[in-house]
Amino acid sequence: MEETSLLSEAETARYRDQGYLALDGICPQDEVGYIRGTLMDMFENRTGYNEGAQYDFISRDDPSRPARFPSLHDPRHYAPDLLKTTYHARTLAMARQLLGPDAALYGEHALLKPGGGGPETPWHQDEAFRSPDFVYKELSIWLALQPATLENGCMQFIPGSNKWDVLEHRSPGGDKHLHPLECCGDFARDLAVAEPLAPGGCTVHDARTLHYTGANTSNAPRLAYILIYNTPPVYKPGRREFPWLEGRWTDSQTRKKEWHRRGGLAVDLVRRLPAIRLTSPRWLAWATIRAVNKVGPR
Ligand SMILES: O=C(O)CCC(=O)C(=O)O
Repeated sequence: MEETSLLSEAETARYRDQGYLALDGICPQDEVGYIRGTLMDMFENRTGYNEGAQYDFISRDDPSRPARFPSLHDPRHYAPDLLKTTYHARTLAMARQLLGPDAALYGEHALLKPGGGGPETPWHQDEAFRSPDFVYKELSIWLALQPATLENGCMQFIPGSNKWDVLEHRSPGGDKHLHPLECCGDFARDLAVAEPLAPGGCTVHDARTLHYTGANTSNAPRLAYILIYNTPPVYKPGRREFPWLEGRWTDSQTRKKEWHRRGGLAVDLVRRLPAIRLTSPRWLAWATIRAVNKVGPR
């Protein structure tokens, strides 16, 4: 099958209707081993910790003890070969099928949920993390790097929630230092559908689709590698408000800001150069407004 049409018409129709897909065998097994090994090394070495890229997903960061839920943003900045994989080419092709030809990689995220009770990831919609002043076309592709099961925290979705607005969210326990947001809107959690996967399988979900992963009650860690694709968001200010974003400030943001001040800003800009879409006025407007909003008082 052509890399440009990885998904059948039935799959794209199901994605539009349900807001997610579960797919087998998208990542070749040798690449599963390579991606897994690369990410595990980075977690072991705390790669990116001082730059704010690695952090505890569920608790405040405390460098004197292991993270409860280690998490790493944009591992390609430390291992650029992650983007030279067949897996990356396939996911880009899928994203373009579902979002349109101007879809491109927005970010990556690796999440290592430890065995023996690694914490749950609360119900949320990814768009709740974004600025409310834009219209988004965005999806995430969640790759299983070992079997993903109900026991170790596979993805669970509310079918059709992609057609809803963004529901109300909050910081867990009201602690705005924490990374996750949890949806506190009204929806039937018992409609959740769990999607176990074999290694190399992935789920694809829309930025509005409600999703969750349970605690890892197995005795082995659960590692997932998430690629986020979008088209350049469209600026539509004043349409809605996301009060749960106000005053949010994580320990990793503090480390990133300090790193930028120490000279890391130039490094960060160089790393991001390949993602710049100079020919897209919409992308340039989005990037400029985001950059201006990030220059805050902290
Ligand atoms: O793997 C997890 O625990 C959560 C992943 C997630 O929320 C996402 O991919 O958007």
